[in-house]
This record gives sequence, structure tokens and C-alpha cells, in this order.
Amino acid sequence: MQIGEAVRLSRIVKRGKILLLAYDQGMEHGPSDFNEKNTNPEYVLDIAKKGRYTGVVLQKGVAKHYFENYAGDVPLVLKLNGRTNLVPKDDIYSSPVASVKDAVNFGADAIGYTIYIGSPQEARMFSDFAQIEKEARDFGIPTILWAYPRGKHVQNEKSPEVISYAARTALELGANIVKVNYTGSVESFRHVVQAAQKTLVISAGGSKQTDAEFIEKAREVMKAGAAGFAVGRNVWQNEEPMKITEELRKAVFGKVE
Ligand code: FBP
Repeated sequence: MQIGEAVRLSRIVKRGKILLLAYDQGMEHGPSDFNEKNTNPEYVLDIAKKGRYTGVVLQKGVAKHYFENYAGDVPLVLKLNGRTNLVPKDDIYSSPVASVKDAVNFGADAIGYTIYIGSPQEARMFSDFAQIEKEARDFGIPTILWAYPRGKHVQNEKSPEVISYAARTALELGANIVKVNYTGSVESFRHVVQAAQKTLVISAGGSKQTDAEFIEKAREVMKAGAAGFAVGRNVWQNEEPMKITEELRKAVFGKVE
């Protein structure tokens, strides 16, 4: 691993663990995810800073308008592609909307990239990511793949087999870290972690659950040997985001702070 990649990775991965606050849902899902408070990026960036997240995931526009005041407080993971919820899921494709050079210019410590494995557009997304991964390596920027089995050929995108397949694909494509959906049990998620080998596995938070359900899920994810989370709605939709963050930190990092 080249020096830049190792240095940037050390800001995102703490004692082998990762806790990212994801805030790219404005494009992926639309503003229906937001309320009056969390529609303001500063509200979420304050949570990322105070909660000592190991990174905040933003699209280019939010980073451009808001990240400057948080630089040095929380590492930036710049998402380089995206799509809206308005396009049909059958033939799903996530289009590049920013470049590795943008990530360098924005001072990002990692780039985030979504691929939909099994989609009729898979070949195009592999080819887009191959270029991005090569450029990221040249610049020494780690890559985090959001690896989702999705599209008309995928019968059940939550099945442990296809999620393991997605995690393995991320390893094969050269990602440092892969973000997948939780498979629902420690045992099945252990297979996902095993499939990814040297690529670190993190789980999505998913739609809002009760605090108890969410923390139980976090404990299971960690018990399976995963590195942590890229969580969004379960934190910034929570009425007490710092309280859930503290519980989440305990689940991910253990007692040692
Ligand atoms: P959540 O914890 O809110 O699910 O966020 C994690 C995340 O990966 C976001 O980065 C992304 O916007 C979203 O989930 C995509 O979810 P999906 O495409 O499954 O609806």
C-alpha cells in the first residue's frame, strides 16, 4: 500500500474499526427522509463532529457548500456517484457525478462509490469503477464500495448469498472497504466478512428502527467480525442523536475509547 493511502486510511479506520455518518440520502432517497432539523447539513455535520465519527459521507455539492467549517474535525468521504429514487430499479445504474481529482481538491480521506451487482448495467459500473479505482490508487486515496445486489435479475437483494457475493466482488474490484446491508444474523454476516477477506466490511444502518433494535443489530454486526458501520437515518432521524451515537460507539469500539 502506498504511503498516502495508508495515511488516509488511518484517519478513517481506528483500531481496525470504522464509524461513518452517511448523509447522501438527499439524492439517493429524496428530501422525504428529512425533517426541519436534519434537512440542514450543518445539523448532521455537527453530529459527525461531536460524535467523533471516523468519517462523514457527502455528495460533492454538500461538501462544497458546508464541509470547509468542519475540516480537521471529521474526515470526509466524498461520494463520486449517485442516482435518484425516481429512476426504475430494474435497469439500475449509478452515474459518476464527481472525480477522484475533486476528492483530492476537497481534501477527502476516502472516496465512496456505489455499484449494483447483478444489474443489467453491471458491466458499465464495473468499467466506471475500474477507472476510478486506478486513479484513486495513483493519488493514494482509499476506496469504499457501496455494494448492492440490485436490478431485475436479482430476486432477493437481502439474501445472505448475494450479499456475500457483493462483498467478495468488492475485494476482487480492489476496494479497501465494502459497505453492504446486514444479512440478519451473526452467522450469515460472518460469511460475508469471510468472503471479503482483506476488504473491511461495514454495514448500512437501514431505515429507522427503535434504539434497542438498532443497537442489537450493531452488536451482531461487530460480533460477526465486521469493522463497523456507515449509518445515517438511525442517527440523524433520532430525537437524541448523541445518545444513540454513544451507544453505537460502545458497540463498535468497545469500552476502550
Ligand atoms: P442509512 O443508514 O440511512 O441506510 O444510510 C446508509 C446508506 O448506505 C446511504 O449512504 C445511502 O444513501 C443509502 O444507505 C442507500 O440506501 P438504499 O439504496 O438501500 O435505499
